[in-house]
Amino acid sequence: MQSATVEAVSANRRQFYDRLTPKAMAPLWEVLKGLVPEQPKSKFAAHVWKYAEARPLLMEAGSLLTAEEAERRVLVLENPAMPGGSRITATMYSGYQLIMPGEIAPAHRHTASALRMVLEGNGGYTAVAGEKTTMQRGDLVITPAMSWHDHGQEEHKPVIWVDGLDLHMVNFYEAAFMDHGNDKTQILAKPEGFSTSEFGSGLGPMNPYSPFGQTSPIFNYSYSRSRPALMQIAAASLADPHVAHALRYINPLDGGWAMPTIATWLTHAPKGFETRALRSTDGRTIVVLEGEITLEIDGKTFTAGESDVAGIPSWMWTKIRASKDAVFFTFSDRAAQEKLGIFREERR
Ligand code: 1HN
Repeated sequence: MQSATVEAVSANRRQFYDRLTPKAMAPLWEVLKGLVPEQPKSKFAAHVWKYAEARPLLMEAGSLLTAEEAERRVLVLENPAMPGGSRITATMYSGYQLIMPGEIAPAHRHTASALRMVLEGNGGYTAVAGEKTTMQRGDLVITPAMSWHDHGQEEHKPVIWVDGLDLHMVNFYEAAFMDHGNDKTQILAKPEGFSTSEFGSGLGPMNPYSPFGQTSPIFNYSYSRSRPALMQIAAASLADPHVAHALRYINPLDGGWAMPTIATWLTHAPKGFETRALRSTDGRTIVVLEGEITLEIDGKTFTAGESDVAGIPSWMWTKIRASKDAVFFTFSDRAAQEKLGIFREERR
C-alpha cells in the first residue's frame, strides 16, 4: 500500500534524524525552503507610531527617572510583530529620546553607529569625539561607531529626538563592544562647528584624512541647510514618480552614504503627490518633519503626521501620498545591503 510505504519511509527517516541530533547534525532537505525563500517574507509588521501618543508617555518617563539614571531615557519603538525585540525593522533599533532641562546623558561609546533626528527643543546638544553640536528640529546628527558621545541641554524645555541605531546588525555578527567614560561629559577639544568648517562647506583639509573611517566626518547635517537645498531642487525639477523629490545625506570624502551601514535621505512630496508602488529589500523608518503622509504598505493604509514615525519592513509594496505638503526623513539598512551586494528594489 502506498500510504504504508510513505509512513515506513518517514519513520525510517525520523529514526535517522534522531541519530543525527546528538551528533549536532541535521538534514538540510527538511529546512531548505525556509532557509532560502524564493523572496523576502518579513517577520515584521508595518506600523506608525503617533507622536501625540508617545510624547505624554515620554514626559511621564521623564518624571520617573533621570536621563543619567537611565543612561539613555528612551521609549523604544517596538515592532508590533516582535514585542521585546527592541527593533523597529529587522536590523534597526529606534526610539524617542528625552532630555529634560539641565540633564546629562553620560558619555559612552559602542560599536553600533547611531543617528538622531531632532524633533523638539532647539538647544539640546550632542558632543561627539570632543566636539559639541547644538541640535535644532530637523537636524540629522550622527555618532560614528566607537566614537564617544554624550548629550545634554541648556534649555528650559524638554529636548526630544528620534534615535536610529544599527545595533541588531552589529549584534548579528556578535561584534558589539561598549565603554563608559570616566567623566559624564567629554572634554571639548574643538570649537562648535569645526567639523562643518573642515569638511562640510565644499572644502577639505589640505592633508586629507578620515577621522571616522568609513563614516562621514560631518556629524550635524543641519536642517537649516538641507531643507532649502531640497526645496530648491524640488521647485526646479521633475519628481521621481516612485520617490518624489529626495536628496541623500552623503559622506563628502567619498560621495557614499553618510554612514557605512545606515542609509539616510530627506524627501519632499508636494500636497496631493502620490508615489507609484515600490518595494525594496531594506527595512525603512520614516520620520515626518512637515505636513502629513498616507502610506499604503502591502494593502494597509496608515497616516503619519508631524513627528510620527513609520516602519516599513523589507519587500512590502509601498505607496506614499502627501495629504499636505510634506517633508520626511528616512533611514534604512540599505547602505549595508549595498556593500554586501544584496540590495534590490522593484518599481511598478
Ligand atoms: C545609545 O547610545 C543612545 O547615545 C540611544 O543616545 C539609544 C540604544 C541602545 C544602545 C545605545 C544614545 C541607544 C544607545
